[in-house]
Amino acid sequence: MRPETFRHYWEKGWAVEEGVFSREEADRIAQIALDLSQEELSREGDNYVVDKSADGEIAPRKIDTPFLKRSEFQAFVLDKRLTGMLAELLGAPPLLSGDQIFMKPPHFGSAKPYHQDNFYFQCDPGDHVITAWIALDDVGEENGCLRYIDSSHKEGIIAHEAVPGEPYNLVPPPELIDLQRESLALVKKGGVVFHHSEALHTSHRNESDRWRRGYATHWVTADVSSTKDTLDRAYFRRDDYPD
Ligand SMILES: O=C(O)CCC(=O)C(=O)O
Repeated sequence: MRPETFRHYWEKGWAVEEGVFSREEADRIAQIALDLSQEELSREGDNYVVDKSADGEIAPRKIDTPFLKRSEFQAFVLDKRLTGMLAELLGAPPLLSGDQIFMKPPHFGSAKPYHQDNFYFQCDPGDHVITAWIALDDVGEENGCLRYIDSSHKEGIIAHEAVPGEPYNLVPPPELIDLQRESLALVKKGGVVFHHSEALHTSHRNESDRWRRGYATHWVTADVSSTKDTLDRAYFRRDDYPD
């Protein structure tokens, strides 16, 4: 990892490392994700993994637990190029606790409001919990890049409340989000955005005619515990988790 990435991560709570995977590797995983999400959509229909356009058209919003669904995803996220960088950032071996692929389809990929992952996870210590978000498409402002409040990971967890009509989205009160400190995490496909569990982050709608797929992987170190059931089904606790 570039020293600049390491410094940026600890200073701002997030950082981009380009070219961790090749564009071809990202394309292959993006295609598998697309095929799987179409399968899930036809099986499960209009449920919570779905995004809806203004005129009622539906498209996949996310894939839950992809790691458990395709061996190609397992090999991809446990690749040493990624886990080596995570070990550098965490100062200890990274253990995969969970994952999801955010699909954000062209034109109606919905916004993800501001939140801190560790409000949901309730893990301690928060410094040992990190997300590696792997870009499966070129990601810019127009197709819904991640956005961060710089250095918000240094300010502790703030209370989140349910968004009316979106029970799966909990958000802090808007007055506690200092948009003057907002930065955009632009990244090319195959690059990775790392963020600290207490970094405030969001993404806007995909306004473009291109996909914006991001493979979010969540990692902890062995000393992390949670006051919730976050780690009960963590992948690294499974008998079949690779050594
Ligand atoms: O992909 C997105 O738009 C949201 C991702 C996110 O919130 C996360 O990875 O923690």
